[in-house]
Amino acid sequence: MAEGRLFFALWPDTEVRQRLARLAREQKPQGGRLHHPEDLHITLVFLGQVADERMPCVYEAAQQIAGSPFTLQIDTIGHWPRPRILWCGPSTIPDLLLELVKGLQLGLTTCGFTPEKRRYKPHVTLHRKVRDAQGGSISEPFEWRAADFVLATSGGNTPGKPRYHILHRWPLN
Ligand code: 2AM
Repeated sequence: MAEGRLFFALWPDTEVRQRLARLAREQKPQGGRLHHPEDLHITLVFLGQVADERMPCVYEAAQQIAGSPFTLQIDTIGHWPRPRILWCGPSTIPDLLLELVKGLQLGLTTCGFTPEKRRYKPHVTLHRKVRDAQGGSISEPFEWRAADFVLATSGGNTPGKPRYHILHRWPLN
């Protein structure tokens, strides 16, 4: 079994990470635990625990992606009561992002994974365990240029330390 729960994600560069971290700090939800800044990301596809023998197929699915870079406009804050998260994300989803997610899901189907049935909603989780919060537009929206994607794993559970780390990165070109 590969270590931790695996997921494909967009990982921000340093500048975008700083914007996201600042935005997270500015929010004052009821309850809520801030994510470590190094953990901020947008999940593309969640895999969960992956058996070792499936890993070559997972890498192959990523390798097969013939995507192109795209830009997200991070302009919205939202609160989902059921997972109890406060998130930020784009109000408009670029077609290239949807194609990337579909391409990964298709490749992963051949590895035996079941595609997610829910509509894909790109978001960055800023706070967890939120009791209540106000959503709305971000007063200073910013751009996130996505030129690659990663396979990441959620391994660590040490307070104050990043929880996720990157296993591999693929360029979008
Ligand atoms: P979240 O940020 O909305 O919590 C690693 O845990 C990443 O995978 C997180 O971005 C998390 O989304 C996402 N994730 C965790 N469990 C998931 C699930 N069962 N289905 C879809 N995404 C999941």
